[in-house]
Amino acid sequence: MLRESIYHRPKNEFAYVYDEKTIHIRLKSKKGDVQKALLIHGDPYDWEDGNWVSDKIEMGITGSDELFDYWLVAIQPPNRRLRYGFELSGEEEVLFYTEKGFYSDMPTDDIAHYFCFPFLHYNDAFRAPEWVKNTVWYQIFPERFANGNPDINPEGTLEWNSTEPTPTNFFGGDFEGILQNLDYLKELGISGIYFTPIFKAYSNHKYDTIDYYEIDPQFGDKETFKRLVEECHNKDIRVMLDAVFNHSGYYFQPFQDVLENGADSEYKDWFHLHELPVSADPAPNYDTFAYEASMPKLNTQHPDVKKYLIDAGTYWVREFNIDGWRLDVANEVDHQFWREFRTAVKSVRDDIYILGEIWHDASPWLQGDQFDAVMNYPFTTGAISFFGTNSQSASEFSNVIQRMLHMYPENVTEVAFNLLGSHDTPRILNIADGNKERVKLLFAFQLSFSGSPCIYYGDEIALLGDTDPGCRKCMPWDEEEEDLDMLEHVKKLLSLRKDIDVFGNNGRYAFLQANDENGTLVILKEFENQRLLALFNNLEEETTIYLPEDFHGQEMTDLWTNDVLEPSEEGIIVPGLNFKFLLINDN
Ligand code: ARE
Repeated sequence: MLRESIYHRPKNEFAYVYDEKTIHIRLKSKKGDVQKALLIHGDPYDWEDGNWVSDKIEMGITGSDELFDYWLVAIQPPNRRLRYGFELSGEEEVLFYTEKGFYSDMPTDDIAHYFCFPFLHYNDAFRAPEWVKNTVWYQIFPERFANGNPDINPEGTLEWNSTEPTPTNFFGGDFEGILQNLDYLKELGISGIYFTPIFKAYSNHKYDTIDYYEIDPQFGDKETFKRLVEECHNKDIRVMLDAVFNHSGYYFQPFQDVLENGADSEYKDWFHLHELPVSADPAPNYDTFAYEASMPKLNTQHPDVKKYLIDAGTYWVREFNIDGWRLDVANEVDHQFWREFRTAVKSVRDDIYILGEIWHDASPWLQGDQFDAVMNYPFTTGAISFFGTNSQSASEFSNVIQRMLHMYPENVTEVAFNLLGSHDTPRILNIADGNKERVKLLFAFQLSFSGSPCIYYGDEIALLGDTDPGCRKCMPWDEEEEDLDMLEHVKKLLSLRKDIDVFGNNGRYAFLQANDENGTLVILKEFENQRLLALFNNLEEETTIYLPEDFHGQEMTDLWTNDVLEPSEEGIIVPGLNFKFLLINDN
């Protein structure tokens, strides 16, 4: 066995509290190297005649990528105390792997050898709000969804959808427009809306906040927003707002005060100033988001800044009963701020959802003390590079997804915010070079995957749009510009996700086949007494997928056509760029 590839270390994605009684223990080893893995486990205080009393339980493989097999066992220690090690069987040898290294015989005299999970406190568990597991999100860029009240149009508002979006033009999207189209969203089948910023700001995107306590007048007023939240809740649609705490806007009053009063300003420590007087020309002499002079970075370590922002965070929860916060540029704000933010908003409502915008591995923010999830862009790029652009082979895609599924504890993965695109990325139809069959495959994969999927407004009707600002076109609202076939496709997937437990965010997800020759995948989903086979053909040509023998003769229902079939060694024909969801009729 390749000892160098065998790895375990407690209290992260390799050992964590899963629920009130359960600890998950994971191990990774070189793919195909370990034939059998046993967890040696026991209570650290159980000894007999000088020997530690332990037992063994077999681990299972929950996935593999190109390098590793990932092993898991769920264990419920009766006294919630746990010491443990591993017995690993390879082709030629059996090894005992403990905190002190590898042994050919299991050491029983000294507990110090063994890994330690001292005590199972549910308080230590990563816990996201239960409701998020069954939420399907829909992202709205308020300026571009619908103009319901032209009386509050900002100066220079253009006729709706009359031209391409630019970084500075306005089309008058507002809350009334959203209210008028809530039934459309309800019929689509979504159950949560993520709004990009709605607070008073200068730009059309509102990420340059002027006032964290005021609604931007182009969207409406607090009364209208309160009505919007109530109407959403009446339709069982959750509401998540966008908190821009990494930076403010240039016209944020404290920053204006610093510009005016310099060293005498009471707010001069609210920002990261390099020198005084503060100036944006020729380049900002203060920290900003990226190199944006219009976005001075806030000093979130300063107690007054913390209080101001955290009070804003609790205000919109307490006064408007919003359900979640999406945190802008979350990775550039200090961890301590987020810990205090979480404590404060969860004290107002303990089931508030906290979603960080982090595009990379976000483990440090997903320990249970800061975020409930992050925008899972590794999912985005993985799905798009296979189904969207066919720039990865089936096996490479399988490896990417399985590695991603083992990046975090399972209770983190269960609430991952799985998006195909956003207001920061080109639209999926653009990425797929106009190929709508590829977009349908993307939706089929996303909406039958674990986590909480998010649909970016307009993707469900096959809107085109290049990267920012192109991806922020007005929602067309006239059927000539909407692809109603795509809309029905998404609706059907969402109804399958809602009606069939194993189709949605439940149970285990295993890649049975990833065939590079014909670009096909066979995925098995299992949940309680349900089993579902998802077959994907990622190439243009029709192909035959041959199921593993133990599925031959099993009666299945094709969830798309409702046909009943019994696959045999003849295989199953899957048209080009298409899929099949086969629910196995086990009972
Ligand atoms: C404007 C222009 C853009 C230009 C940008 C450069 O419109 O064309 O690229 O300036 O700074 C908001 C507006 C944008 C505006 C921006 C600055 O929505 O239209 O862009 O303000 O004025 C990184 C950050 C991530 C950030 C993106 C944009 O990590 O947090 O960059 N996303 C949030 C919001 C944005 C918002 C801001 C931040 C600022 O979602 O909408 O922009 O509040 C890789 C990296 C990521 C990187 C990503 C995108 O994947 O891993 O870290 O995200 O590319 O660049």
